[in-house]
Amino acid sequence: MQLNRSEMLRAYRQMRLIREFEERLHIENRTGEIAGFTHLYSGQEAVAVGVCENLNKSDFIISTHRGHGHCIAKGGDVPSMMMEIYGRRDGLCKGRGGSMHIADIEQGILGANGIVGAGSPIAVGAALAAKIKKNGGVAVSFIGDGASNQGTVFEAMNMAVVLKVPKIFAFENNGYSEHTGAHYGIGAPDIVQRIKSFGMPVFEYDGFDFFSVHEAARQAIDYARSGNGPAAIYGVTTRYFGHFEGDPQNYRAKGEVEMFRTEKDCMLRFRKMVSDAQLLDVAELDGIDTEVLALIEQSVVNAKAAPPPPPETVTQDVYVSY
Ligand SMILES: Cc1ncc(C[n+]2csc(CCOP(=O)(O)OP(=O)(O)O)c2C)c(N)n1
Ligand SMILES: [Mg+2]
Repeated sequence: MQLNRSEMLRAYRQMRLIREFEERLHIENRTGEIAGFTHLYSGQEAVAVGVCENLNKSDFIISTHRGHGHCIAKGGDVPSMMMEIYGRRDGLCKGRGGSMHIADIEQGILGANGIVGAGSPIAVGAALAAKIKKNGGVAVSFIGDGASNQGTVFEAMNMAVVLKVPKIFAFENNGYSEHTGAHYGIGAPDIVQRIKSFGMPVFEYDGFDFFSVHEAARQAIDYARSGNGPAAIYGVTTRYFGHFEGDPQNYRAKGEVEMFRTEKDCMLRFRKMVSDAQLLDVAELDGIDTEVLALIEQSVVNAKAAPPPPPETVTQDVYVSY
C-alpha cells in the first residue's frame, strides 16, 4: 500500500528521532551520569516505526529491554523519555523506571520489560481485553531472536490462538541474543515455520526496508483487527551498538557493524528510495534531521539540569493505588 507524503515524512521523523536519541545516549552513557543498564536500538528503527505507524493511539504495545525505539515509535514523548533515562523527577515515569521500565499507558505503551519473553503473555491479556470490550483494538509484543526461544512466548502464542485474540507477535531477529549468534541459539532451521506451527500466519519483512516492514505489519494487524485471531511478523535486522552499553562486541566479525551502517542502513535506504522515486525531496529530510538534532540536544540539556525525585517520595508508586 502506498503511503502519502505526510505519512512518509512522519515515518522518517520517527526513525530519525530514534536514531539520534540512541546515538546521543551512546555518548551520554560515557559520562557516567546515567544509572543502570542501557540497551540501544540504533539500526533497528525500520521495525519499530514500520509496525507502530499502523497502530492507533488506543492500541497497545509491549516492548523489551531494548525499548526506547518501540516507545518513541508508539508516541512516547522524547524529552520526557530522556528525563526518565536520567532518573529525573519529571521523567515519563517520575524517574522511577529508567531505561528498562519506561511506560506510558496513555499512549498505549505497556512498558519496556527487563524479563526476556515476558511481554507476550501480557500482550495476550491486553488483546483479550480488547476482544471482550469489542473496541477494535489490537496488542503487539516485540520479540527478539533470543526471546523467541522462551517458553513464555510459546505459551502466549498457543493461548492467543486458542482465545482467538487480536494479538500481533512482532519477531525481530537482530542476529544476537546477548553475545550468542541466532544461527547457533535457535535450533529450528526455519523460524517462520516454527511460529506457523502454533496456528497463525506469519508475514515476513526485510528489516532494513521500512516499507517492507510497514506492509508486513499492515497485513498482520489487519488480519488480527478483523477478528481472525493472532498473526506474526518476522524479519532480520541488526543492532549497531553492543548488547548493553559497554559491551565491546568482540564476538562480531571485524567490520560487520561498519558494513551494516554503510551498506544496509534503514535510514539511508529510506532516503534513497524516496528520493530516487521522487516521492520526497532530500532537503525536506535534511530539515527533519536538523530539527530532530536540536530536539535531542535540548532534551539532554533539560534532563541534566532537572532535579531527581525528592527522597521523601521513595515509597510512593511502589504499589498501584486503586
Ligand atoms: C528471562 C530472562 N532470561 C535471561 C535474561 C538475560 N538477558 C537479557 S537480554 C538477553 C538477550 C535477549 O536477546 P534478544 O531477545 O534477541 O533481544 P536483543 O537483546 O537482541 O534485542 C538476555 C539473555 C533476562 N533478562 N530475562
Ligand atoms: Mg536479538
